[in-house]
Order: sequence, then structure tokens, then C-alpha cells
Amino acid sequence: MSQKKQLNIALIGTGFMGRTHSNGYNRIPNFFPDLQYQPVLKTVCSRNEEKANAFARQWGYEKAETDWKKVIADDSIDAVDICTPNDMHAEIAIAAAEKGKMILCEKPLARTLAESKKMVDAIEIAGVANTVWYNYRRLPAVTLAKQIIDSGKLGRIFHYRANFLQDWTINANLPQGGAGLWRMDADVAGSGVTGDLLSHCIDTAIWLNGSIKNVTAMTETFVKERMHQLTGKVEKVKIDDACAFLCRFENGSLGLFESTRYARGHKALYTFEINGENASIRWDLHDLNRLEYFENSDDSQLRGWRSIHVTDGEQPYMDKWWVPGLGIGYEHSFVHQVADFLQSLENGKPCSPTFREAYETQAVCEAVLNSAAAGAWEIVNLASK
Ligand code: SOE
Repeated sequence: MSQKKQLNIALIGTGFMGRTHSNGYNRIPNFFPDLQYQPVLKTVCSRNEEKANAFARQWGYEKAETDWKKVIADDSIDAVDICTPNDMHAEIAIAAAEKGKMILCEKPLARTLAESKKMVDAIEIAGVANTVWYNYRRLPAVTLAKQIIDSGKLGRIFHYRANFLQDWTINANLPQGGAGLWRMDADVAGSGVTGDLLSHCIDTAIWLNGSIKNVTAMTETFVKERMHQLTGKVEKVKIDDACAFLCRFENGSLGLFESTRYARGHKALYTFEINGENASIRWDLHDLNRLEYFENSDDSQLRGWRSIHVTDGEQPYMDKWWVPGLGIGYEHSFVHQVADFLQSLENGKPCSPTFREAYETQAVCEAVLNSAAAGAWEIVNLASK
């Protein structure tokens, strides 16, 4: 411990993501013992004092706080981790950057491209280390897909296809807004499935297959009015419950994306498939340690989809865990993101996706929503208003 550099973390927000990130920090000393930096859980912040105290006890934070501005003002804090609902991301990130803090921000970067732009400007002016928690990149099978694509094995890419399907909002009596349901309130979340789920698919797609040039989209809000938990009134639902879009990538390939919270039977079915001239790759979150690969040059008698169980120590991240054959889970993607962030502090390289990279994902989301509203193709415009 004495040789380690301490990185004092303040977590703002104690929901589901607060737990995934905290678990990530806590696993580092055991599984990534060689890193120079050691996360120290200093402060957790929630508006609700009881919640903050209970969270601090459960996850090992030294202190609980109810005012995020006090957290930012605390000189002992090195890095601020933003896990609040989306409407708070920009204000907190900009204030933290102005105080010179490193920032780890939950996805999506913000509600809109304009908000995201202000955040990118703030961190770039401050020159602080930053990353956005698009965690699925860091599942070993997804990272292996990246390595295979970068090696050129697929050849020219023709198609990129992704889905993120859930079913938790089908019940028309489910209220919107407030604790636990802010994702259904467009004023807080910015959008529905586009920002919440498709942003994951877009982040992975840009990482694996490069920039998206233009999009044509459709969205639907199946339940038009819901009780708002905060106002107690029945209000118009402004989020997209479902969204599908087509796109063209800069490399000439075609993209097809779909997301919904109305796919009965699917809780978190994130899948992608990439078809190249020589080979194809596909992946499914429900079987997250497996990558499927089809190689056209295989002996024609034996050719078929290879089912690669990504658990070998020579495959990404797996030397850190158990022994070959034994898989890991969803939570490990967050441990890996913490490890990569700490590593980036060691080697001085940015921890991808940075705010600037997540800004590109936001630009695609914005183009998708604009296209659906206009019923027309939209160019992905990286210049915000
Ligand atoms: C929504 O249900 C949600 O929790 C998203 O907010 C997460 O980003 C996604 O990974 C799982 O689903």
C-alpha cells in the first residue's frame, strides 16, 4: 500500500450505477494488484442523508455527504464519479473540471449534444483526465472482437447490426419520473431508449467499426400518458419507448440498430453482428463470455460458426481472473474500466471513451432523434449549436 499512489474518489449518486462503480473500485486491489494507483473511497454523495450513510457503510466510503458542491470543493478529492440522473451530469462535470478534478461520468454523457459540448469544452480547458462509463467495451469477448477487427481478419466490412431489447416499461400503469423511474422522464433523461440503450450500441459500433455518417430513424411512444411520481398528475410521456435506425458508416458499411423497452421476454438482450468480406463476428450479452466467429477460409468440410469461450489467460483481461474455462460477469466490465482508467493515469494516455469520444456517440443519438422527428435522413453533425 505504501508504494501506491492514492486516488481519492468521490461518488455522486447512489443508484444502480453507483453500486456497479463502487464494486469496480473495491475489486482493484485484489485483481489488479500491479497498478500504481489505488482507488480510495473517500466520499459518497446523495441528497438523501440516510441513503448516503447506508451506502457509505455498505460499500466502504469514509464519508457521506448530501451536497455535491461540498464534494467538489473538497481539496482532498482527486476524482469525481458522476452517477446521478442525466440532468445533473453537465452541471457537476463542469464544476468538477473547473476545480481540476478528474471525472468519470456515467453514460450517456448528457441529455443533449449542446450540454455535452459544454462538458467537453470544460474538461479540455481544464486538461483533466476523463472517461465515460460505456462499460460493455470492456467485456473480454467484446474487446476480443475489437482485436480481431483491428487485425484486419474480417476484410472489408459490409454490415453492422445491433439490438438492445428490454421489457420493463410495458405496464401502462407504471408511473414516470422520480426515484427509480427518472429514465422515463425526458426532462431528466434527455430521451428514452435512444440515450439509455442505443447509446451503448452506438459507442460499441463506433469503437469497432468507425464513425457513423448519417442516419434515418423512427421512434414510438407506445403509452402516451403516465402518472408523474413527482407532480402526482397524469402527464404526457415524452421519451421514445422504441427506436430503430439505419445508418451509413464512414467505411462504407451499412448499419441497422433497434432498441425497445417493449420486447416482452427480453430483459437486457444486447447483441451485435458484423459481416465482413472474409469473416463475421457476433456477440450476445446473455452469453457474454462467448464470441462467435465465422471464417470463410476455413476448410469447407469443417467451416461453420466458431464458438469461442473467452476465458483463456491470453484473451483480454482474463489473466486477471480465475483459470481457463471459468467465466466472469457483467460487473467485471466496470472493474476493467476502473483498471483501465488507473492504467491511463500511469501511462498518460486517455482512457477511452473520453468525453470527446462520448460526444460523438451523443451526436449520433441527436441525429437519430432529429431524423425520427423530421422523417428524413440526418447527417451526424459533430458541431453543436
Ligand atoms: C436500463 O434499464 C439500463 O440499466 C441502462 O441504464 C444501462 O446503461 C444498461 O447497461 C442496462 O439497462
